[in-house]
Amino acid sequence: MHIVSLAGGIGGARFLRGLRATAPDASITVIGNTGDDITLFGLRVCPDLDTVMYTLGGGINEEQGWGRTDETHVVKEELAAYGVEPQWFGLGDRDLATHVVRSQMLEAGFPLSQITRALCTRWQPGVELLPMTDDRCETHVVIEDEQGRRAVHFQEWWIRLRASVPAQEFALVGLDTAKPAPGVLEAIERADVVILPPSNPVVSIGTILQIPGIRDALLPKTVVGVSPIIGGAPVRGMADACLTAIGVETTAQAVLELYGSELVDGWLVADEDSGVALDGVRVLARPILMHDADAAADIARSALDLALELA
Ligand code: GDP
Ligand code: FO1
Ligand code: CA
Ligand code: CA
Repeated sequence: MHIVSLAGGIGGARFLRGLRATAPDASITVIGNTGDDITLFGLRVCPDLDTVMYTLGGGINEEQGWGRTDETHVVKEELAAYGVEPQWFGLGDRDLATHVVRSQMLEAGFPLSQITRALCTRWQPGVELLPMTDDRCETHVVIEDEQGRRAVHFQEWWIRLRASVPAQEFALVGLDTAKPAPGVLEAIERADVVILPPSNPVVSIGTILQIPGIRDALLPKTVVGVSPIIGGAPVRGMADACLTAIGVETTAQAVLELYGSELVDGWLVADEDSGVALDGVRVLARPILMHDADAAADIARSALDLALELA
């Protein structure tokens, strides 16, 4: 069996660990969001790809959900001592090595997809991890504050501003010339089922779906999603600020409608959202809170069983 999954960072990675556990014999291709990527201190940082790689490879900081376990921050302190900005982005020493390798390979001309494969040789995530695109395509956020109306990088809005300044819109810079990375459309083509984990529906899944060709390739497939919203609130993080920015309510119903019944065939919601309904979509109420790895595997099993039934 071949499963394709789209994924952002923490929520996506934890779900994928469950999917791998519940379907050990399946081949799984993960199409990762690279809209969060940023260049800092001359280094290319890919937070969502790294979160998936470290989580599935056993190197993640479990409490934090991103970054490396047993991390130190000597380089960050030294950069701060030079007064170098930005200081709001927490780059750990171990994590830095990943960005050094990636940046060196980019400089040598390798595409991000090949670099990600090379990094995964160390981490052995047990899935094929593909960036959505090899092209630079970064999410920027239009905000208005005392400095006027301007666009800032997604990470500045998310980390420095904690999404507290309302986003007026999101702009994917580079989208017009971005193509799916090699292997992405092929993986979708040969997928038996496609699973959308509980990832951010706007700046993770929504971003991947905007890469020309990806959404269209998914339409003929059986797609099952897990709602990232329970009882009118994100489980963690600031997905509500992202949904509000694009005029979508923070509900399991509204996220389903955002994805649409052309794309989604099945939708898993929490018990308190059992009233969610959309023509052409099978909605099931199930426990969808990933308290731990076992719970994540149970949720992945529910999603997979529903997908196999609908396929
Ligand atoms: P990020 O890149 O770190 O923001 O992670 P993702 O893009 O994967 O998205 C995290 C999303 O998943 C957020 O909108 C959360 O509300 C949602 N989420 C996180 N944990 C859970 C969970 O245990 N269950 C469900 N259903 N959603 C979750
Ligand atoms: N999130 C934070 O809240 N603060 C940080 O300083 C931070 C640094 C960071 C470094 C590497 C990395 O892979 C992820 C990092 N994250 C940090 C998480 C990341 O910004 C976001 O969770 C995602 O990009 C949003 O999906
Ligand atoms: Ca993300
Ligand atoms: Ca379909």
